[in-house]
Amino acid sequence: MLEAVAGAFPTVHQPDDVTAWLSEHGAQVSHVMTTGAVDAAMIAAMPNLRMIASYGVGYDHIDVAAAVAAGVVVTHTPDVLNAEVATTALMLSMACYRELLRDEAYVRNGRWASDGAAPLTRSLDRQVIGIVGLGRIGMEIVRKFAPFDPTILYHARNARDVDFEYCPDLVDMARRSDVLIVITPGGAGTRHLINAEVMAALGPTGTLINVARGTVVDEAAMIAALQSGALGWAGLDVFENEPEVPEALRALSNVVLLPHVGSATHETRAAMGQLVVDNLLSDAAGTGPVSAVPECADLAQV
Ligand code: NAP
Ligand code: 8YV
Repeated sequence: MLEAVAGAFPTVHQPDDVTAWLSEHGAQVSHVMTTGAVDAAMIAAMPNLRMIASYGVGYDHIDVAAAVAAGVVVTHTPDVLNAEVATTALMLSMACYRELLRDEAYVRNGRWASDGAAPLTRSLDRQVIGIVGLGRIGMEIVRKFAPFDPTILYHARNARDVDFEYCPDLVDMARRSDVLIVITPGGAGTRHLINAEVMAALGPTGTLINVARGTVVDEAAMIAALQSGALGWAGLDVFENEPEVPEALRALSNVVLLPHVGSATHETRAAMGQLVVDNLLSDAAGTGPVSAVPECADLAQV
């Protein structure tokens, strides 16, 4: 990415201490390329900033309202990661249903030879899958699940023109679902959307998959539900306080835990990087951003 932007942006800084560096050099900055948080104070410290090009589709870590107020366009990387994140949701679901980690350890620890055949698992075929957030990635998750012949339900704030049943009541959808797959944005609007009531409705035979943001699930309530058996299984790529994962969650055997790798393949990360670069080069060429976040649609007009 650095090589690709070098022609249009000959001076690239990668400060270790961003706050200290910005207090001295912030006025020089026209464009930011980031995987991390950009808050209102950072934006205020860059009075000549034009663009924040964020590496990822979710932008809950960027203060978009402050950016818009300052006339700064925020861009993100939608669509190019849909298939990979959907694969991660499918992989977590399969690992929970077929007890992949338990059975792998069964062979590795010699228990197959000492104890005989492993206990049976559950089939992922013909399950009721409730999608929380049927957007770009949610639709791809539905496509990836198709060979498993599921019944698809979905919950969002708005119904879509699709063939699946829309469930305006999330608790009711959780009650009817075998698997709940969470793929909404993070941020204040979805904080603890998956609460104790939703998880109780999903129930002891239910499986919660979270590939959205850790904040969307009430993590303390989820741990309690998994410990008591009120919730059956959880497959999690994201956590409330990454990279910290509570010891109580790591100790459970009815969970599969991944370190936020939903999009983390060489191929998909290269495509995300290319889209970040395309946004920066397009702006430098005077043709505006390629993939501005919706809140910046007006600013993105050239
Ligand atoms: P998207 O196309 O904008 O879809 C988001 C969906 O969530 C929409 O269907 C939206 O529908 C729904 N939604 C928004 N707010 C909601 C609320 N309060 N309650 C219920 N539903 C709500 O976004 P996307 O491209 O699919 O990405 C979704 C998210 O996935 C990202 O924002 C990011 O946080 C996460 N993600 C995670 C990884 C990972 O590595 N694990 C990778 C990529 C993305 P309505 O507007 O009708 O409510
Ligand atoms: C990445 C993501 O892990 O796109 C997102 O919203 O969460 C992931 O694809 C992240 O953006 C990399 O910093």
